[in-house]
Amino acid sequence: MDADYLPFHPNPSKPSYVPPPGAVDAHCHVFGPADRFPYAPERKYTPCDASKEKLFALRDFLGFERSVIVQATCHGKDNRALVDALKASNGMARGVASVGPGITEAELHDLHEAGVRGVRFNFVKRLVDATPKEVFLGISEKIATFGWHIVVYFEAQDLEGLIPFLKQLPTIVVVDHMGRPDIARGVDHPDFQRFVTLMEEMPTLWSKVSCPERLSVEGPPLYSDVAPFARLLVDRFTDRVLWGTDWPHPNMKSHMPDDGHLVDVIPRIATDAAKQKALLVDNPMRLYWS
Ligand code: 0GY
Repeated sequence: MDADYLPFHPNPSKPSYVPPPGAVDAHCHVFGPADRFPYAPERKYTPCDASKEKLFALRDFLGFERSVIVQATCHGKDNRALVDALKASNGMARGVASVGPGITEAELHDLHEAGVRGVRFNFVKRLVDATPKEVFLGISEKIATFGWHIVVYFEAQDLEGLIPFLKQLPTIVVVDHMGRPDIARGVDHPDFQRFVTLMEEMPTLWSKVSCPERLSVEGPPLYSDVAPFARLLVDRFTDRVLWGTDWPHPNMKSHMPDDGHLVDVIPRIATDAAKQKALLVDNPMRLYWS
């Protein structure tokens, strides 16, 4: 583990908010264990191991039933730790993999059998070396035939340049962490409004209303400065939003969130039972389990 890497919270609190039956944590990761599933040589950080057993125990403790495990960059395109977790989940986890242009139909088939339903394209420069857009477009054509979708991770300042590319993608496109808006600028700032406009223009665009701990200036436990951004998306695009813990919170520098506090943010961003059910049950079930 890197010297400045913060491990996940050892003892999160029990949230006051009780998620509806069948709730899905639609963004979390497994790391290692490194002695079985070594981290990728090209990784930009080395985390602490975060096992599937710990993930499933946290899921139960927080009141969730299912998980969507997203391949993290520290494992590169080696999806073995992800597949191992999916296979151990008794069908209660689905996955988002990271693949290269040489992926074969047989390999995609095996990933599908294990529970993978999407691929992640990462544009965050501190996490990955750049991949040419043509490579991503080639992968997107291959995975589209499996009925998968694409998860994209980018930072707000990069959205404008990415719009033509996003519009070319042939599948549903899920944006991680609301496109990482600069919270200090407020919801009305052109950068966030650009994202809202794109969601209006692109009916295939979804957003994860996740990661207040990464975006907040105010910080824990309420992260209330992030709530207006997430609430706006939940209110306006109720059937195209997802929520996730982001456990084990790689690369947090300011603090390590208490996962119970993160769950307690949910009723502040999805303000009635119908919106909570859409966010936590109906939307992820439609995307990952139908
Ligand atoms: C996240 C965010 C981060 C890391 C990764 O794949 C990753 O390494 O996604 C980050 O550092 O912002 O979604 O976990």
